[in-house]
Amino acid sequence: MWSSPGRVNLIGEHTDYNDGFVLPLAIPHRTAAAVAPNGEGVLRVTSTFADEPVVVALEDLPTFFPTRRESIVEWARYPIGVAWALHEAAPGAVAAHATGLDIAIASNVPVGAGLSSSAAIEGAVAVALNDLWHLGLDRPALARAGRRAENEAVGAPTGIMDQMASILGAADAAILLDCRSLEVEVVDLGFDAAGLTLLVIDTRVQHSHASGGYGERRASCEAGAAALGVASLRDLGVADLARAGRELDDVTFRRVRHVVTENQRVLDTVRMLRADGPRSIGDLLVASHASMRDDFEISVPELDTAVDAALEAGALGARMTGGGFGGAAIALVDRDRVATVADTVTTAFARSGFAGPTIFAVSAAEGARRES
Ligand code: GAF
Repeated sequence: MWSSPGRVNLIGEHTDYNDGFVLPLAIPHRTAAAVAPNGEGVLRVTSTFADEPVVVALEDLPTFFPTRRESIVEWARYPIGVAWALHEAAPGAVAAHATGLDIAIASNVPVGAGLSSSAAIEGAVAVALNDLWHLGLDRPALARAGRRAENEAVGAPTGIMDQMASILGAADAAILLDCRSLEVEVVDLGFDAAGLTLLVIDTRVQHSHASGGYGERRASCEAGAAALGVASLRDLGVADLARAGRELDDVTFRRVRHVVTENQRVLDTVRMLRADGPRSIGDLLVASHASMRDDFEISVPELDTAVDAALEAGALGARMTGGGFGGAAIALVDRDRVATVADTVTTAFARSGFAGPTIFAVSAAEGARRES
């Protein structure tokens, strides 16, 4: 039995595929994969998401993605996509050691809530197959395989943050990830010692990154980088924004401004956490949300309501987390104000006619691991 967690991102949104910085933490909600050899030369995958198992012959594995993706039912593209991506990463090792496996998946990571339920599946399957097939891949390589599954097996053009957070998460800490080098620094959060609780407000507005807005934002970032003559937006600093404003159309400029200022906010958050502790980062979270709402335009009314109501009730900071267009917000709250914040947000949702949010506290949890 292996498992891997969901994540929230403390700050650094839509920066990962721009080679920038992110600061996510793994959460206690996990996906488990129970995996056993079946001696049949097939992968047989079952899940609490589905009634029927999906069976593919190992010898056919290289042929499915990306071209024959449609021949596999959607939920199974994640685990089978990981097996395929591991084969792509280490074909010799897979050929030498791959045995048929029965894989059973169960999860308590909310689906469609922006908490990376997909990365949790990918992480659990990747560490299991790495062990059972004796692949010897390191954790960043497993995260890259998870991302390939997401991009090419599922068809969502995401970056690598979620897989890195799920696989490398650390208890009581966030990870500062440089998405260009994949270097990771563990950053202590100290929320508990400071009397703070990190709340997740799941708006229950479902989103998907395999269609629509996510890919459009990514294309705008690439267009902005090309127009400004840099390999990626990571190569621009705040001082370059004046030139960007002169050379880009208004929409592309605002997309670029979000990414450039968000990278700076990630670095500022890490500096302030280390220098002044977690009570000092609230304004950076709020500025991040405003940038996503106004410049990147990926928020929705439910997320704005969650953030505004949490702040009105005394949260130190709040922002939407993840890719946007639905999903969850986070709020950093004094422990003794948790009930007030939750009530205020719930009341604000009811007043706006939104379905009731699901609100819960998270602490930073360990990444992928073998359970038994
Ligand atoms: C989603 C993606 F999967 C990540 O790669 C990242 O881009 C995030 O949206 C936005 O920061 O979770």
